[in-house]
Amino acid sequence: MDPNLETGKSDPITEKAGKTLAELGVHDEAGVQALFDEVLTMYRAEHQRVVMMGAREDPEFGKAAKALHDRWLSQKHGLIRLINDNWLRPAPKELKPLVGPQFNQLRLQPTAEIEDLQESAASVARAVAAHRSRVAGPDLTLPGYRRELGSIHPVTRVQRELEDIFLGIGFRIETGPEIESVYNNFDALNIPESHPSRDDWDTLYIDSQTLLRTHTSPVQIRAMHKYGAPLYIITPGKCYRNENPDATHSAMFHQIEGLAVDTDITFADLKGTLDFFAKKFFGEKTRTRFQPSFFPFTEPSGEMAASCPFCEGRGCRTCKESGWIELMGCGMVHPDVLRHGGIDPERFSGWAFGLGIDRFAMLKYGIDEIQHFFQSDVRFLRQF
Ligand code: FA5
Repeated sequence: MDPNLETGKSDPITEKAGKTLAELGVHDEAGVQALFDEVLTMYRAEHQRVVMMGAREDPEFGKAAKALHDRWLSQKHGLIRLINDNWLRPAPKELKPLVGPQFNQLRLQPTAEIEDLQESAASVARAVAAHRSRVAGPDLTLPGYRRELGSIHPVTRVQRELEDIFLGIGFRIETGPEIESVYNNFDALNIPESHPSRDDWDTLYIDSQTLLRTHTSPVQIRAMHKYGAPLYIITPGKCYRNENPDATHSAMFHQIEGLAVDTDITFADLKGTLDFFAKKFFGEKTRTRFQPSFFPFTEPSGEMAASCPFCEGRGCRTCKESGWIELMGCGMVHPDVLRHGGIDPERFSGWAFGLGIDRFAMLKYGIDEIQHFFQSDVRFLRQF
């Protein structure tokens, strides 16, 4: 076994991980790169040695996998921890953007690989125990099988968080079908035949009357017919668009629609509610901004943005230096939409909003690629 793993003795990497970049005399990009290259090379060699022990069915394999885990990933003294505390955290401002990505890359690889190694060591141990029990009867001192527990998907987690905020102020959850009529998805929402979103390009049609809903807004129509007014609902669910996938667009994604219909509902109610929501979700210091926009089913329509929760509006990479993050479309429900829902616009008025849950989850967890949510890669999902 690797002497460092066995004895926990100090080695060049452990010594370096105990010092800051300044103490190590590293002041530029080349120095940072060389340092991380050195650590990664060391890690790869140690990992490879333990992998080979597994391949040889070495009886010490399990111990070695555990030692590798403790050396690199231990919460208290692991190398990743030390590197975080001593290199990344105190790094001077100009080096941080270089050290951050290097550190993330370094962190992800051992985390996934060592967990895999430990799992395979556990399954080797189980196979050995099973073999022994066939030869000499069961070994009752062995621990029982551990059933792996999954975790809540990050999009579901954020969806529940958003739902909780609105449930807390009297909204109820309403859902609708993902296969929708063209009428509910478009016509009843005042989206004319000539609107670009009705083209094949954006919409996945099943036949001339049916489609995969492109947004959660058709649930507004269904709920108005079902319950009438007053009505306070949120409608989470999947939506589909014939879209080329990229870092922020997916052909299947999730939205939450909000709808409030009552007597005397005004734009002030919309602003007040969404401002309350943003403060609950992003923190009390959050400020909100409403800008005019256009949706055929709301009049007036707006885009709501919140002050960037990462830089508190000062400007950073996440908000593209603007200080603001666009959160959702919203507006006062168009009288024709109320009419199509069977509600008298002379008596009632309403507001609505629609937001992308996946985009909120990306923001919350600092994920820059929407596709990670839908690839079912356990190395990604295990982090939640
Ligand atoms: C709508 O879908 C409107 N129905 C929202 C609305 C409802 C406005 C009620 C006013 C009143 P939009 O096309 O902008 O609007 O989509 C809303 C959100 O869905 C976007 O802000 C984005 O977060 C998310 N979204 C849209 N397309 C995609 C996609 N392809 N992948 C991931 N998220 C998407």
